[in-house]
This record gives sequence, C-alpha cells and structure tokens, in this order.
Amino acid sequence: MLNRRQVLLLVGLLVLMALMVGCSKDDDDSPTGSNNDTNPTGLVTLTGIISDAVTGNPIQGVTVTLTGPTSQSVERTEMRETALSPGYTWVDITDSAGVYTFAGVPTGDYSLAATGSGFIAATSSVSVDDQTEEVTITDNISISPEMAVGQYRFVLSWGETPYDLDAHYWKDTFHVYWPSSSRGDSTAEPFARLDIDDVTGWGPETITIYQLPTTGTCKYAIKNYSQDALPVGAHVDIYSGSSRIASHDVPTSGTGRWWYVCDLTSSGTLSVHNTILDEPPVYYTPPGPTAAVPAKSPLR
Ligand SMILES: [Ca+2]
Repeated sequence: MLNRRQVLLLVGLLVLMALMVGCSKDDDDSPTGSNNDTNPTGLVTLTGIISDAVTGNPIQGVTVTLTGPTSQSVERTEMRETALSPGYTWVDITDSAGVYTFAGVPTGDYSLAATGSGFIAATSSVSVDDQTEEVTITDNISISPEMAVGQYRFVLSWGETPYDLDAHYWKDTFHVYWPSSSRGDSTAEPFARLDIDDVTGWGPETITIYQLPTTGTCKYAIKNYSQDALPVGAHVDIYSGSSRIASHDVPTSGTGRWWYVCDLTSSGTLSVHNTILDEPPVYYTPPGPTAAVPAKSPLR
C-alpha cells in the first residue's frame, strides 16, 4: 500500500508527464494560429517555395502569413464543417529549402503574405475549393530585395506551365532579353539587366532597372516562348525603391504570343498597356551586321 506522501508524489509525477506531452504537441510542424479560436480540419495542404526574385534561390527564415477566409465562396460539405473566424491567421517560417507549409486548410479565399528582412513584402491570393479528399495546392512566391530610390524591378511569375516565358525591355537603341549577349549592363546604357531567364516554369523572370534611360521611353513586354497562347495566371509585380508600385495579371482576352505590360519613361512615368499582341510593341535593329538570335535548346 502507498502512504499519503507516496500518493502525492505519484500524482505529481503524472501531472508532470501530462504537461510534457502537451508541450511536445506544440513542437510539431503545424502552423500556429494567432487567433486560434477554432480547430481547422480542412483537407487542403497549402505549400510553396519563397525565392529571391533576383537570384532565384530559396530563402530561409521568411515569415509567411495565411489570413482568411476573406469569404466563404464554396458551400461546405458534411466532411468540412470547420468554420474559421474572419481574419484568422496562421504563421509559418520557411525552412532551409525556402518551403512553407499550412496543413488542414478549410474552404475559403485567403491572403498569403511573405515578409523577410531586406526584402519587399509580397502578397498572393489563394482560393481553396471544397474537397472530398486530401489535396495539395502549390503557390511559389518570389520576393524582391529592396533597392535604392530611383531603381525599378519587373518580376514575372506564373504557374507550373508553360516552361518558358521571356521578359523583354527595350527601346530603339537597346534590347534586354535572354541571349547571353543581350542581358544588359547595370553601369552603362541600358542601365538594366535581365537577372534571371527562367526556363522551367513558375518564374521568377526578373529585370532590374538600375537607372532610368537618359531620353525616350522603354517598353516592357512578355513573350510566350513555349506555346502560342499566354497562360492564365501569369503575373507581373513592379517594384521601385522599397515598395511594390504596381501589379498586373495577364489579360484574359486577346490573342497572340506577346503581353505588352507597360512603358517606363526617362522621367519615371509608368504607363500601363496590359494588352495581348501578335507582334512585339517595338523592334530594335542593332547597328552593323545583324547576328541571328540563337534558339534555346531544348525548345519546349
Ligand atoms: Ca524565360
């Protein structure tokens, strides 16, 4: 038989073990809710890679915040009765591979934000439809390093397909685009460089403008190198200094391989066109014999 002292010790030990189990549950990889008045049990896992828009490299330690649902656009099934409060947020920190993950996300429309030290915050919209089985949604996001005042950056992103969209920045005296001899110069005209030519889907495909042209107007457009039609979901973010100053989705009407996004003048005026064209908005003929532009290999 246990005496009173032994019984108290045993009870204390059991309480301590219960507390340890509770602590270990907080150490798993589940996102933490800052407004955790519900217990999400959705069937969707939302994941993606946060990358540097200039280098394309994944970034560790970025804070990713999922906020929502902003609306319940889809009727719930019996399997998915969980309701989240408006403004409910989850927070995750990217790992060494730049990956964030939110598991058990219920139906709804969400806002996804990525913030990292030295980078301009980026946001994305995510719609989670009603599901009857577990699915994974991928949303890769590129974030731009902050720049000096007067500098600009065009960041193109899209989905898994097509493999290759190409960014072009040019006027009648220069053309910045993917061939190695045409990627520009940060210290001499055109004072712009193609940082990344992405050929494997998603992007980013990035052009940084280190200085405005001394005269004239530059044009920025996207060519679909892989397919005839531009993909739904292609997106351009335009940054200046430490801010995002514009954001455009590819138009859903029009036919052609060219998406004419905007003009940038020598005074820093940004004029939006956002139209689909069969031909590029400007032609540039380099002085002297014109060398044939090599085809990418492989062409996909
Ligand atoms: Ca490309």
